[in-house]
Amino acid sequence: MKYIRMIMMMALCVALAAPVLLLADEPSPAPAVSVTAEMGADGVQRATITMDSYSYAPNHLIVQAGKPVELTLTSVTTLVPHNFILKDPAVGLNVEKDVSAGKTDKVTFTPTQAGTVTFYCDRRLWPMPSHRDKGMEGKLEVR
Ligand SMILES: [Cu+2]
Repeated sequence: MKYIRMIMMMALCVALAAPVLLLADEPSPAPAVSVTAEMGADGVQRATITMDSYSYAPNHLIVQAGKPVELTLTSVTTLVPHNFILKDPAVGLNVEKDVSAGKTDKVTFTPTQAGTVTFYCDRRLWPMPSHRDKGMEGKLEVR
């Protein structure tokens, strides 16, 4: 009887620890995937970025300066919320968008000059490292 209780306690410990271990898993560096935003007939550059735990795909997006950009942000997670932060006052970028798990949202902005800006997700489940720390970032290259 004592034995069974011990086994049940061990099973309970494993059940409780599993989600924590899953959340704590080490990030594997995402391979660089470059995409050039597609210029529409209306002069708007469009691209879709898939958000997962903990990556953006593509993680290297190329756009042209001086023309509006419309990004579709699609989350493919089932529980974890993410965001998309693209800020660089020097080039007139100030984008911040929360995307709930499994949702799709859009952001529009117009980069004013050439340069490369890092976008990232600053969400975190305290006391874990931020998603950015786990590799959730990418580069917007403005040409
Ligand atoms: Cu995130």
